Amino acid sequence: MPGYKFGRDLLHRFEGNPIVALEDIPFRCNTVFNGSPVKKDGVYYLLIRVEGQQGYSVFALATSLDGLRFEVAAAPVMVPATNGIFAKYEKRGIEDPRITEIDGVFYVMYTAYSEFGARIALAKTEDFYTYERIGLVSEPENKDGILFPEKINGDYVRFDRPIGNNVGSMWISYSKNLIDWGRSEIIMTPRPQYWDSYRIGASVPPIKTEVGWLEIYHGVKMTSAGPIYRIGTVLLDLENPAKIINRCVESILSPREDYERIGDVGNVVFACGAVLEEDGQIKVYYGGADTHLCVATSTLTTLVDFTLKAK
Ligand code: BMA
Repeated sequence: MPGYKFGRDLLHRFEGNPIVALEDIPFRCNTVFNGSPVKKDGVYYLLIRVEGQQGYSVFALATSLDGLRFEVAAAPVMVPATNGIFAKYEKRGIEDPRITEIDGVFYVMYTAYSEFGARIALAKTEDFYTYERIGLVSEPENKDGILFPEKINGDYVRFDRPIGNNVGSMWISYSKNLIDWGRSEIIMTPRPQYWDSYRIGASVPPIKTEVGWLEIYHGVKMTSAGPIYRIGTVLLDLENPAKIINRCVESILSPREDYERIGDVGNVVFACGAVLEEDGQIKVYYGGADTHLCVATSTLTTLVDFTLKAK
């Protein structure tokens, strides 16, 4: 059984990466990437984005007993809607699911993509095989919608990433019913000169720790050869998550391996979820080069200390 490779980054790659590749998908498709995990009753459910050969994305389900070796269900579990209000806004596919459990319900925030642009949509599931759509919960251009796992001061809370003036920053919004969102506020912007200088967005559903909400986010640097997507961390106040406690300076994972460098979109590591194990280990699931599904690990304590000490 492969282990974890200790390299240059704070997150350690699983030596068996990619954990899900094209060959593992039982139906014809183009690529597999960007998956969101849940561990329930000892089973890992990983909702993954699969791009079909026609060019748009659907969601497939991979399951595992160790979080490392996955089997993919025979057919996609969620495809773009073909009727009702959702059909119009999912014509170009559904992308980048993020699963958050709130009071025993598994909510999936995802990107609904159409000729009108990207907007955030919400669905829920009990068994990970069937999904009920709840609402289209933003206007375009907005993506990277991620729910907090509990209400804060009586409100549901989410991160989102509207684009204004071509700037992609992390915002926070609040809701009483998960459908109507408001009081939106910018909380974190790209930083000139850094690895996250071009665009940023939330990546992993926030993890509650003793010192604050740990958010694993993605940052993009633009280069003459195109964008580089990396992963970083920030800690936010438990009572007021619009308030930043501290933000990492260095990224925690940067594309280095061939499966992160070579693919449909090279130089991309893009996380959509993580599993916190009982012993404090954290498994971060991420897409490599928009073509592979991978996992890397650390401990929650390591990530929190690293973020707190950054300056
Ligand atoms: C982002 C998202 C991700 C993708 C990444 C790199 O904007 O669309 O799905 O992995 O770009 O192409």
